[in-house]
Amino acid sequence: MHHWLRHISLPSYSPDTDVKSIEKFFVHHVEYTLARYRGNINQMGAYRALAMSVRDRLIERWKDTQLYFKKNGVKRVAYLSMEYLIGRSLQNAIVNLGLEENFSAAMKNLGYVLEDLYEQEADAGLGYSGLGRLAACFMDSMATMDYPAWGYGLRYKYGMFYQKIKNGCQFEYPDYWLENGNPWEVERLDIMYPIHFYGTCKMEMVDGKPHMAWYPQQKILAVAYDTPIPGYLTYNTLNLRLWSAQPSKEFDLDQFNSGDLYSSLGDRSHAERITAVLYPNDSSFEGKELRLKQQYFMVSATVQDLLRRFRESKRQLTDFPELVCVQMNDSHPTLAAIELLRILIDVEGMSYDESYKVICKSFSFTNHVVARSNLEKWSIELMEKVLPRHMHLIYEINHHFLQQVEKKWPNDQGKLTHMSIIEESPERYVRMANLAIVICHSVNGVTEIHSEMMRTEVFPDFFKLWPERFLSITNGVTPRRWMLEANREMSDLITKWLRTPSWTLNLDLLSDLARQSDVGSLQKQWSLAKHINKERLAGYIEKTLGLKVSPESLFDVQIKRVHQYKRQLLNIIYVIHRYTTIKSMTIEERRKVTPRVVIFAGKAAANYAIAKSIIQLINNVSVVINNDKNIGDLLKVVFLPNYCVSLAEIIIPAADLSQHISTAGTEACGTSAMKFAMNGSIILGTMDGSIVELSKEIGETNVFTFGTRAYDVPSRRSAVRNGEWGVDSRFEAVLSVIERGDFGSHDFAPLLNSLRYGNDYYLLSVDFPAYVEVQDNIDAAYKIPNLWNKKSILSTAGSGKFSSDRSIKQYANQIWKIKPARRSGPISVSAER
Ligand code: CR1
Repeated sequence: MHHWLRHISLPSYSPDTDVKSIEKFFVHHVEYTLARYRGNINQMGAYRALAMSVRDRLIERWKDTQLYFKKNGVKRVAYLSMEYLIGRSLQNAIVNLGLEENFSAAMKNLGYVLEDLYEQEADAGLGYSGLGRLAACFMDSMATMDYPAWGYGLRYKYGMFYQKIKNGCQFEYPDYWLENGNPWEVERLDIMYPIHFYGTCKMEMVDGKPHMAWYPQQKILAVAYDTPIPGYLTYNTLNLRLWSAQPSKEFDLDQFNSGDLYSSLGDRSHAERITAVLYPNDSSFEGKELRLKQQYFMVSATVQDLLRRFRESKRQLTDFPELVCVQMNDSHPTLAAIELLRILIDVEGMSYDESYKVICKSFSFTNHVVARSNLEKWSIELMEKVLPRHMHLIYEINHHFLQQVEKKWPNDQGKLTHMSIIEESPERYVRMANLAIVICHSVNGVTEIHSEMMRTEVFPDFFKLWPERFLSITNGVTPRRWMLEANREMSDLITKWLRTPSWTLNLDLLSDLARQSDVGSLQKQWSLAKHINKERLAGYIEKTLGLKVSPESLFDVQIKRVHQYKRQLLNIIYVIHRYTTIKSMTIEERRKVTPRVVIFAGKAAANYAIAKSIIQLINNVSVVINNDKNIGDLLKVVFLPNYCVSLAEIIIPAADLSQHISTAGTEACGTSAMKFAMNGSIILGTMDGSIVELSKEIGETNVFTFGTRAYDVPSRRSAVRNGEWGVDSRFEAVLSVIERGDFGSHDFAPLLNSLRYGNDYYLLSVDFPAYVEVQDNIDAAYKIPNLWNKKSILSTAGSGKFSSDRSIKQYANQIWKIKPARRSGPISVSAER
């Protein structure tokens, strides 16, 4: 059909990437895509025209890459995640294409500044947390290393909420990130799948055999929105497919039949709700149901898509694991395996045993949780209502699994109770992580310490049953976004001193900086680069908060979700202690104080009251300290609102010191520490998550660690609970000045109570003396520039292991068993690497 299409050439869309061609593409999009006049284009319009021009270059590569994978019949990985915290895409795309110089020149010729256009873009905040940003880094690495991969997720209309601070308090606003359109996505109305919910199941006889049939009651369509993910200096461009909900013509099967047109139309808008917002508030029952529907919506569309593509290979379904592997980012997508099982059995007529083998061989699971109480579980009542057939299959899986447990540990009721996929009493739940471990061939933790805790504390019985399933793959972050793009000053320096630009693709090369860390001229240039980044951040702080801070001060940063276990509260308590100490000093003593700017950013979950009052306290403290003329530049406290990827890109390169001070044994990884270390920020941390491995790589004497070790946490916790731990008087003094109202009249009683009367679960009072001591050491070290600069260079030099390229290589070799498949592009592209 339509063979003649092949002979049509596209004169205006040649793949040229020289400056003149870029100018032409840009003007073309101004006139034809935006339908505007050339003389009348504002910055937002220019951003959009530019983004469209870049997108055209990506689409060529992206289509060619998909075709190449298909023709070569390569095995592919599908990465399933409920979150992708992408941030902005324009600079990333231009840099990965290796075209920043040309685009910059073209924009200059047309009267624009490329960097200003970057700033026009809204962040794609389709994620809440660390695992969402991890998924985005992993996509970059999979594309860069030419792995045949697809990302799958949801296209939420509203991403992570927008945070505003008023009178010190957090307020949440909807983040309608699509307001100015999204030039990076392609709507695929040709790729659409029906997704069913609710209804009943009936046992029927088909060809003389019993067969479970599901009569669903609601049908919603999943439409694909594709986003090209360009690899760095490779022609390969991957696809991130995000599903969006759309009502089907026959939306609610019951109402449609009853002929009640208007109420059925009213309900149609409910269909779109499924992908309206990221993680609906899950404190009410309705919210929970929507979240479950989101998960199933995502995985059902994805599994149907994988099967459609697999069928093109004409191979038998039992060969599915030879062409497809599925990586689940946490337990949220676990229903994907159940959906595949259902289709193989109910639709394809395969036996349970055969189908079960297929899913076990294909699926693998990454766990990001440490505390057992945070493991995901769904009420059975809800599951039975929304997905009755899947619930049957889960019971069946559990039945077979418990037989295995019984065989290994006969008559051990305890084991059966702990390991069962179903949690009994009083309300019954499906334990999603247990289900995931049972049906996957591999389960991994995200750092060494976290994986060890999985084996010994979180899932010890599963580890005894299937030790070979348990792996550890330490997370990583992409050096393209977090160094090359965010920190051009330092990147140029590194290239100069390593005499090669290829560290961006082989981050282990950074270790060579260690050898040169004493060289005076490197140290000088290094601290100058840091200074430029600090000036940029100081400018941002002034613009946002109207507050002047001095780039000569030590920039001390803690940015992450606000959570009790991450202990921003410990940080602000120390700040108050520092403030009162400085205030009691003589002028002579004050001369010796290291001036600091303590910078916070982070969002608290909307219904997490204690976290919100931590934000309130930080802001109240900042008002008092920043307005205290007596203190001046010796201490400033900054809370930057609306923490997001693009804000992190400004803050991280400017940090002298960054804090990662979770109670040991509570943070699975913490990937921001890796970004800070890469950018020459010195680490202040507890021996938790990524800090354990970072301090090993950077050298224990070059990082500042303190506090209770994970193995001592249980005994100290019980000492605190029983009132046997003597509280430091300085700590208690800070609590009383807060109580006295020195930092505003807000009711901080619940916050203070969480630290007193044996309630100090996260051991702030226990770790406080060691924290004060390590802060003194930091002040002393900052006074000796050679020493400080050396530590800073060594932080970067020791961070090579933490590239997400290394993580992805481990996933590919140890779990997915896939190989790179590189589509060679035009000579110029391949030659650059
Ligand atoms: C963990 O809390 C880890 C990331 C990525 C987070 C954090 O320690 O760095 O995952 N978990 O592995 C998470 O986002 C929703 O759960």
